[in-house]
Amino acid sequence: MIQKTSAPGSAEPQLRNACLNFWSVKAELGLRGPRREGPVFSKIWYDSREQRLHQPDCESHTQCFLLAFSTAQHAGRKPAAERMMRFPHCLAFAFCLFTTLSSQADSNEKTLARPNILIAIADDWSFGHAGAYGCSWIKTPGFDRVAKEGVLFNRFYTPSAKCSPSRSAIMTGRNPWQLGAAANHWPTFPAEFQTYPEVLQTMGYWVGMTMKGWGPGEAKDVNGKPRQMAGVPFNKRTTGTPTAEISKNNYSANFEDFLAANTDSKPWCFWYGSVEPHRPYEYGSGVSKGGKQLGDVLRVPAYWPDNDTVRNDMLDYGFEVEYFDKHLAQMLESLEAKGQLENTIVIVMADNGMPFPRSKGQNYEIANHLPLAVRWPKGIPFPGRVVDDYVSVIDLAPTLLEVAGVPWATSGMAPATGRSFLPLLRSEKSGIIDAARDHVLLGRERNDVGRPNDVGYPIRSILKAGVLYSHNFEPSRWPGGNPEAGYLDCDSSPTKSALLHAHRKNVADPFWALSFGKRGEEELYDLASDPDCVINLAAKTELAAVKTALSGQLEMELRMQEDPRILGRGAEFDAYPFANDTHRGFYERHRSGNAMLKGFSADDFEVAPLDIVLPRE
Ligand SMILES: [Ca+2]
Repeated sequence: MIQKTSAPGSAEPQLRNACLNFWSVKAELGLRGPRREGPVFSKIWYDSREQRLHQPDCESHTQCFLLAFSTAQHAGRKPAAERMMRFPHCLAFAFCLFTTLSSQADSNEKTLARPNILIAIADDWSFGHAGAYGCSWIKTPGFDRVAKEGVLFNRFYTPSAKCSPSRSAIMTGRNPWQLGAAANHWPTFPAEFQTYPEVLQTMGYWVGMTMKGWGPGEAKDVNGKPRQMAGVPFNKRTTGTPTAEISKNNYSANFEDFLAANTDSKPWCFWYGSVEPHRPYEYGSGVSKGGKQLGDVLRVPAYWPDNDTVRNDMLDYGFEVEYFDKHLAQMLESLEAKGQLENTIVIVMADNGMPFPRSKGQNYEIANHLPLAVRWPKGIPFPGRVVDDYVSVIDLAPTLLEVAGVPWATSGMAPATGRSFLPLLRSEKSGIIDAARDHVLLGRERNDVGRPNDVGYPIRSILKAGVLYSHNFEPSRWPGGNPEAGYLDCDSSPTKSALLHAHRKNVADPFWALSFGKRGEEELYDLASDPDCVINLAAKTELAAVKTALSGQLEMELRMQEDPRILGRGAEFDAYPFANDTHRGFYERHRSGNAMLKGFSADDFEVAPLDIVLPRE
């Protein structure tokens, strides 16, 4: 399996880093290669004191990488007790036993200690785009304060980079492919799944939200009554905004109303659901109103052309991120003035990445990798840390129920796949804290409209040790939506228009292909050397073992999670109807008439199909 061959020169340092990451993990575990992994690892080890890798037998970093990868597979085998805890029914039993023994004794104390919860969730905000991450062209003092006085996360991911499926995962602790119709965008949310805000409400919390909670889609209970998935809405207060495209919702004032309405002084949970930086933007507002310059963007990602249009678009996005952050900062100041900031857990994050081509809705770094900072003085004894563990949005609901003292097993929530990251908050360590948090799973089903028969573009991915492996289940379909239907799986934007115009002038334009062209069945990216995910290594024979290891782990975990797509029932996802009449059957209606959706540009539509689309299987 392991070949003594060299990797391409450019990837060598990055592969070595990936290798070191693995061995750092092993050092944390106390698992040294020589003892645990057999002869093949007998002369390679990571010395944690010297902080260097001893690899006398490695002729190249590629080989070292393969060794480490294989080792990580072995290291992934947990002791029996820990394996058992991965199964929800065992977890449920443990929780029941624990609560039976302890709930009577400390229920009053728990009630008094229960923290307030403020979740600030930006709409379409990518990792790295905050001052705390070193970004200079987007100013986020609110987020930076939360990070500085709390914990900053470097590897926080959503499984699905689209509003509805991501928010469904956030609120349930389950991956979208474990949520039936809620794997899709614009779904009818299954009544059988409770959300953590609903549960907290029944457990004595005062629960509210402003603007965008769960959605878009339809959510009703078993009696057909509309559900308040994120709590009681507070939206009355409005304000003037710097652009007409920014919501007039006065988020921070509505938060004040929510606090004022808590007349029983209950512990509270609030969802600040900004609709910034969701599109549309006022073009040029980043420069004209945000005081930015085109040169402020230090690097345009490799999948977009570096021109004024794209830079303006990025700055306009950044300007809306800053608007989201301003209201966050005001909320923090208000809580501080009220003396409530100390025992409030503040979580700042996004639902998915920035709304640009190859980003939102897709399965790449820019799409799924999100900002996350958590502040909670009473629950984070060692603030100012930066954590490198992989964390998924499905870990959020288990964390919040734990800090609220609500046992998952008795909460009414369906079994969680995510697990609480409270130990990461309580830890005194930075970097990698929990060696078992060494990967996340990603995946998508149907997002927006624009394919025949309302089918989606199914993908499943695993991201482990900085390597992203993706399986495209239907590579004959268009990942960005059919060209003749406006590539509507990608939001209309100046950047999208620029890519389409360039392609219409030159069919060989590489940027169009990266965002809208069809893909192979498999993709493999080394994020250390290729953070933009534009160099597909899936065909590299020297990385075949890596690919096999990743695809094997992906399949195994998806089977454990009973993902219909991996079990051969993927058509179920395509068969769930859009909840919205204007979306249902859009492709056919558009091709036979002039159906159009609000918010999309007519200029996005090609006049005819660009090639023959294979029929649905
Ligand atoms: Ca979103």
